[in-house]
Amino acid sequence: MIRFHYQGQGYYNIDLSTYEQAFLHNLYYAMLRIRRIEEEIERRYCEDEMKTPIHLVIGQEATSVGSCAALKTDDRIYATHRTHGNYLAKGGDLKAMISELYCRANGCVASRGGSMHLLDKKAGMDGSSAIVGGIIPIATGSALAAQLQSSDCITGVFFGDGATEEGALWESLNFAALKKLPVIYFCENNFYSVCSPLKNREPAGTRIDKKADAFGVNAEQVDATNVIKVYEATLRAILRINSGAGPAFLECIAYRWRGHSGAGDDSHTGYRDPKEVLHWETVCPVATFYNALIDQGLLHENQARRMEEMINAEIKEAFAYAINSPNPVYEDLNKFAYSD
Ligand SMILES: Cc1ncc(C[n+]2csc(CCOP(=O)(O)OP(=O)(O)O)c2C)c(N)n1
Repeated sequence: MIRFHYQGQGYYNIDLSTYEQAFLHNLYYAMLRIRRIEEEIERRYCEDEMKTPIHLVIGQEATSVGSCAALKTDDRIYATHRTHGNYLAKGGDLKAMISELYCRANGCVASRGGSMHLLDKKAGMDGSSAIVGGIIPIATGSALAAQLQSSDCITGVFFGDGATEEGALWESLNFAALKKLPVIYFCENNFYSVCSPLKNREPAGTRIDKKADAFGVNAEQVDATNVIKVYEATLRAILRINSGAGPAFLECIAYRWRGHSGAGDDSHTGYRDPKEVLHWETVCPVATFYNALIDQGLLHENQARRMEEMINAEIKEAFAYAINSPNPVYEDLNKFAYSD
């Protein structure tokens, strides 16, 4: 039997057979796909042909996949600099994303944004911003628009724990709670803002979810190494919104395995203990789910192998497409630039 090297305990008290097998396979496929895409981006980044900063999401895949599995295509999401997982889980086009990383003219934002500003309107991936906390009021405005238009669209916004130190978040929560806006705030707490640990930034015992709760937003903490827990928490949030009870805040806890930006781990710089990284690798969101599916007889290793093959083929094709795509031309330099 193929086993991932790492095993977690996370699923052993969840009976996965209550879910449709195809749904479980889709969750596994989506997480594995993000993992393999990230690994390939990382490998190729070292060739120095991708002229964009990158922020890999390896270790945090379950947040994107579990949440987006509960959202509709018409629902909108917004994200930050660490946006690859959110974009892919919402259905963002892979070729357009890889082209964007190579700054090609057919990139998803026509080479103007790079990795930190991915967008795919057709998939409901409405934008991302590298300004920490900056996307949160924009997403809150999107939820206000949906409410004013009497649309059933829900907005999800993803941001890191670093954004909880920006006033923009708390102003947005206050407004969203006041207006009972259809918005879910997904705080991806990975314990670090670049190389500053939460324990150096917040008083001991601070709970991010409790702070959000104090603003009148229904908040909960979620084990975001577990895709089912993220999915179920998102469903609860959606039910709450649909009942008219207003916004929700999910503090999704998972760990960033790679460095803050670029390729590889950066633990050697001393801001985190390499043993901490090893610990979190034992609760790998992809591997623990795989092992649980195999153990509960809900996935066969041949099916898993087939998924790997399909993903590898798609990745190969997307990179070839991007690398062979045209660069932007000088004449288009001012395209998309506006001034009064
Ligand atoms: C307003 C603002 N301040 C500082 C920065 C520099 N910066 C870029 S990413 C980052 C860390 C963000 O940490 P977090 O929000 O926890 O997200 P993570 O990188 O952990 O996913 C900082 C401080 C920025 N981009 N914007």
